[in-house]
Amino acid sequence: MADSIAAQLMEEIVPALDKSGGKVTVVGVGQVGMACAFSLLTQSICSELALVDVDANKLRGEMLDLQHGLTFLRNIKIDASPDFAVTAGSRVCIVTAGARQKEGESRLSLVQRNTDIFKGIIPKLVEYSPDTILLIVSNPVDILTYVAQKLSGLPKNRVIGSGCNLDSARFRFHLSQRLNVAPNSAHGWIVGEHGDSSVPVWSGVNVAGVRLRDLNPDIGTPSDPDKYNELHKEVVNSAYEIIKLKGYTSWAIGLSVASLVSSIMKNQRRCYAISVNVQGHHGIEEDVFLSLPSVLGENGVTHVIKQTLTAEEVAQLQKSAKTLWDVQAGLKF
Ligand code: 6V0
Repeated sequence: MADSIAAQLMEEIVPALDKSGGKVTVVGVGQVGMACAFSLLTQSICSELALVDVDANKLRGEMLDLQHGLTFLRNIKIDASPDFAVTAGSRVCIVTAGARQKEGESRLSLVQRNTDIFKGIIPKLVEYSPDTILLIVSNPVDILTYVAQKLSGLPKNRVIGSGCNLDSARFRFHLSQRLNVAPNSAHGWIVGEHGDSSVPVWSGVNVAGVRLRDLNPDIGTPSDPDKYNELHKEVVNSAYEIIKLKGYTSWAIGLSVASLVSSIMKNQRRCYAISVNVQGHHGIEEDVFLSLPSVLGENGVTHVIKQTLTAEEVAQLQKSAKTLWDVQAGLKF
């Protein structure tokens, strides 16, 4: 019902729309979900934001806290509810719900716990937003992206995982610090499995198109006197170190997810190392999701870049594919 003061204040020409077409859902309002939400809001990437969590009090608290900041942002519509109806019509659904790693715990050990949680989430998201793109962040992200694709029945281009996007950003940061250039001027890709067995593609690492391997043929190998291979070790250890220091990781994953969502919402067609179905790529036979540089637009992943990899890098990818396939075979869902 119209407010009486509003009716005196304004002459209605046509009723206001209550939908904008720019809706994004975040499932899970923990540390990662809220960092994603905050990054989306501050960069005006969506015009509507729906939050879902099983913890109704925390959910309402987070919603109110964000809403009270809207005076300083664009007028983004923020809703939250434990009921998935609140997500209806979302163009992108980001899933961060689930258990996180405990100190020293590997990502793979979370798998069955988070698969069980996904059974209650993914079908509901698709029911309310049949045209959505699912963006999985919960760990182990590559396997949970596979689980989400199976549970959703969505085509493979519309189910992606944040994968090695964060690993690549960490790598570029460390590289930038060694070379004293900005992180986004230091180019390098981490592909494969998010986390412990990720693969740094040293052959492509460059600044302004100058390949570091041309300057130092041993770069990234154990015989490199400059020890650039330490950079990848730092990437792999990053999450463990941050979890040990502050209990969780949040800001970088939030920013990296917001960048992915922006590429989808605005059909920007940027390339990211995200978790996609890799069956048939680089000789991988298994139905698994791993990160490869992929073009991300309004209809999801449209192309996977045919990156030039060494035989050893391909072998590492194929090994990860087999490991993931074996874990997937043991999953109950
Ligand atoms: P958190 O702070 O414990 O938040 C998890 C949230 O999920 C909580 O608010 C829970 O209430 C909620 N939740 C649990 N079950 C459900 C359910 N059935 N439906 C809705 N909500 C539910 O964890 P945090 O936010 O730190 O991490 C979330 C996930 O992200 C974990 O699996 C992490 O391992 C993963 N990360 C993935 C990264 C990546 O690069 N892919 C990076 C960082 C963390």
